Amino acid sequence: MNSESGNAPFFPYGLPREKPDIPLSRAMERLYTRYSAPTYWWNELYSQFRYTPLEGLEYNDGDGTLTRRDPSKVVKANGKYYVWYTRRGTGTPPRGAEGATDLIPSSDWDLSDIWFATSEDGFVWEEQGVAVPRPSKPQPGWRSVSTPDVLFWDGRYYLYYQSFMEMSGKRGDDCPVAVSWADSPDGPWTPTHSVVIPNGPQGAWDQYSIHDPYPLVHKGQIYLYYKSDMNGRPELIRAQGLAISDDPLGPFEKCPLNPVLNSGHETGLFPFRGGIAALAIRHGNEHNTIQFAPDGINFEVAASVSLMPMAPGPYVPDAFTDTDDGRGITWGLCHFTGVGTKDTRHSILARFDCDLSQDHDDPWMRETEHWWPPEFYFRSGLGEGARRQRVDAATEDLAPSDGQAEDG
Ligand code: AAL
Repeated sequence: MNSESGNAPFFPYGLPREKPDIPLSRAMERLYTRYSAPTYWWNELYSQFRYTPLEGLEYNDGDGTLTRRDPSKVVKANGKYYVWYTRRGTGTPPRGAEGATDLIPSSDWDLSDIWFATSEDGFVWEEQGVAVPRPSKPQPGWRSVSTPDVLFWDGRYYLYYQSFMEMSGKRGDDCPVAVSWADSPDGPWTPTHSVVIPNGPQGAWDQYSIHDPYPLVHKGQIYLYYKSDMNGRPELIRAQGLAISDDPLGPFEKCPLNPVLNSGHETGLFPFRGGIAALAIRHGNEHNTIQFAPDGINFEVAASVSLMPMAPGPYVPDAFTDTDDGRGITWGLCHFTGVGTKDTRHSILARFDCDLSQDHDDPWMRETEHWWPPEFYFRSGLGEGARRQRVDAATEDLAPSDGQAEDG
């Protein structure tokens, strides 16, 4: 194909949908073998992310005493949207493990409870109150309950969440996962007061933390994904694992191939076609990618993306339908951390929109570029401190000596 008589074949000008039968470089070969389509214009797992502030949630004038973060996936019930999230309402902003007490939080998600909000349109949200408060000591979560996500299974709702029994930051960010259930998304929620996803055995990748529990229904079972912090500081590594059960209250069996995602921070997954797609954000060799696993276990990079939502809580209409043709996602909630100054630090919830859906095709969501003003890039600058001095010193080292200058 595509050869002028007597000449070597060339790659055609119009991008073929199928792999052309000509010698290909490694890069062009994988364009056809690794991705669902050879360009992001046709790749259903490529999207831009667009952001909108939420209306209806106030933050004590941003003084750092109120935070909302780590939203669950969004669920539709009773004709409205529901979201659950970490809410910290404390007398002061976080003061680190050294400055923390029974009343002063160490981190933004310390001394928190799980609250929920509802919305008619996904833009204006009304906070409804607490869903799962911190239980009393020594129940799992007595220090803080955070980072919830929701499951609907056999007519009941289940909230899974990080249950801290020591303050975050004391050693690392150590916790297992606990669960509460309810007959209605409005509650009341009944805690089981037991750990449902325990930490791994000593020496295992997930020995200290089980974060960001994220349940989906897949192949008739509960597939609960989670993140753990491995390798320790300073070179912390984040990876994601999977635990499977037929019973929302457990026991869950951890996948023997864990971790199943080598990158990412907060979990964000959804049924797609016959498998599961994942947003791999913030960390790892494959951060800023969307991945896909036909079996929910063996993920491959499906697309490289940018400006991904932090702590994504997508609206996943078929999260619990056990679909074998997942339709994808078009919006959800996420958070922005580090809002305010050092003394008023808190997090806010926001909305993201995207087109990771089989049912939409929005070319505006397919663009790859961001047209940001220079000030945006300069915010990622060297600053005036030690880093600038290091660069200045390196530049001086390169200054030609008299002799070298003569040599030209
Ligand atoms: C988040 C999540 C978990 C961590 C902390 C609060 O972004 O990964 O929830 O524990 O940070």
